[in-house]
Amino acid sequence: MINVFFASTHSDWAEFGGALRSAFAAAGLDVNLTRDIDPALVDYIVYAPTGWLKDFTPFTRLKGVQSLWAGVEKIVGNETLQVPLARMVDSGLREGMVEYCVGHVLRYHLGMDRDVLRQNANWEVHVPPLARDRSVVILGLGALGTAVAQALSALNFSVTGWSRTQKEIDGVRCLAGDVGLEEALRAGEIVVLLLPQTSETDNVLNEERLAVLPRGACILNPGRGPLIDDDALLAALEDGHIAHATLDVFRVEPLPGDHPYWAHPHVTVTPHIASDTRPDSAARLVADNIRRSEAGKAMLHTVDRSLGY
Ligand code: NDP
Ligand code: OXD
Repeated sequence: MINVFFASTHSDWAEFGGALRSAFAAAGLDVNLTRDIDPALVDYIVYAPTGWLKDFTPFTRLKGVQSLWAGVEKIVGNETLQVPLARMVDSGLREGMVEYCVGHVLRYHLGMDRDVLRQNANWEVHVPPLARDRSVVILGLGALGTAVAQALSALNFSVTGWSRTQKEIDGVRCLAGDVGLEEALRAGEIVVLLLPQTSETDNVLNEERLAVLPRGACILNPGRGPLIDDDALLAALEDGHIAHATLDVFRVEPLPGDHPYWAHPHVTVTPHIASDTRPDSAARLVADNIRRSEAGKAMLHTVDRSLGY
């Protein structure tokens, strides 16, 4: 019997419990999935940062932790955790992120806000350029950024992607490193941030880098709040250098009611809903990772602690 401790919220338990049980059974695993157990008996933890677990020391026979979230910034530096940590790479999470990003990129590209808001009996004609003449930059070409880049490229957008290590993706101009970032930003009429939150990515869009973007650029951030210097973004919005920002993630969540982003005419706030882990597909990864670990294989999508993602 393998003891799996579910360390997340009540509502996650209601959402994921059944799917996990089915996936364990389908994988032929004899699992006791529980929220109530002596920590010393736990083999694996299914974890979400919204739960209460901070100290892993009592879990003395722990073999691995599976995050339900893709972003692991809240757990990756936890020194009480000494076993492999796998992050969530889920087809549902990926599809949701592609839909969110394609939707908002098309909104910017087609100037939908202008048309939606301008129902004033004025026959104003604005013909948008074709997607092939619109440059979109994706910062981060991992599980999510690559899928978004491919989806936008399939719609004919001129897509540039940037990552730490050099990539090759059909239909996407791939750049890497500091020089690559500047070159990518120079092309960024629409910029999508899909980087993890690490010490290296903190304020990646700062005052200097925002200034490199073409005047009138639009920003879409479903990555993490600290990727952007908020004061620098507000200043760039104020002087029109940045035309609009759609922000899904923030340094403090929920975003406080008095934050200037809420009332800003050129900011759209979405409440960290760009995409969500979907129970059925995610549960299959959890089961697969436990099966692999029990067979002496490495879990998939383990985090590199030294890189922080
Ligand atoms: P991955 O780990 O698969 O990809 C991360 C990408 O960022 C990689 O391409 C990586 O480069 C690149 N990167 C990391 N550090 C640097 C750096 N210093 N310089 C340049 N590139 C860097 O993550 P995912 O694609 O799965 O997820 C990305 C993020 O999206 C998550 O960390 C999370 O914060 C966010 N997210 C938000 C959600 C929402 O609802 N708002 C939902 C899910 C995720 P390389 O490939 O070279 O390693
Ligand atoms: C995630 C998220 O990281 O929902 O999975 O933000």
